[in-house]
Amino acid sequence: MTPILWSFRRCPFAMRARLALDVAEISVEHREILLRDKPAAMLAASPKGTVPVLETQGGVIDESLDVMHWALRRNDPGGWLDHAPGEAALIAANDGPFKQALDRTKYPNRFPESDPVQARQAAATHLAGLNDRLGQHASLCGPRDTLVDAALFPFIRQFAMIDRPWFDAQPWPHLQAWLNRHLESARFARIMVKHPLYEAPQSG
Ligand SMILES: N[C@@H](CCC(=O)N[C@@H](CS)C(=O)NCC(=O)O)C(=O)O
Repeated sequence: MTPILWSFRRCPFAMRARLALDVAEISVEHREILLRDKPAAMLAASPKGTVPVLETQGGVIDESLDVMHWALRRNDPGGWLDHAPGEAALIAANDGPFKQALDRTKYPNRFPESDPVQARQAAATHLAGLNDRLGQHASLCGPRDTLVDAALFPFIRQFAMIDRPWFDAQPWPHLQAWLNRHLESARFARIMVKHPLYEAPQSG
């Protein structure tokens, strides 16, 4: 069975899953959705209703990091699963406090109780730390990319896009170069190809 990937193009969690599926050279049946109109078949596979969702012969995987691990365990030509010191802490900081600060900077109307300037400052402190790491080596945990680079890149991209001139004006040359390298990669272009919206087969 060709695995089925339920995805939303601009979702950073779905992007990281697509990056790992791409490096692992695993073909999927891509099913593009709208978050405001989730297909019943996707919710039947994963009632929690988040993307990405990967339906495989062995079962449903509905956490982005699990999709990455599943793909890379099957084929890891770039050594993305190699030991990457500090990886777990970086992913936890990204998916927790940084993601929170990102949402509070990007969508101030959704978080009226939160101060967007403070949120941006919290995000900036995290990003300055990433810039320092990237001053030591080309990738986040060493000289070449591993899972952590792909796992974080879509979120750094999303944050940068909130106000690109502001982001580019920050004293983060290593982070800016790392982001640009990922943005300009052929892999990123491949995973951002537009797919038509999934349409459920007509019954009757
Ligand atoms: N922990 C999940 C989070 C996935 C997630 O939150 N995805 C967002 C889109 S970026 C989503 O599907 N949200 C549901 C919605 O907006 O209805 C994962 O890592 O896969």
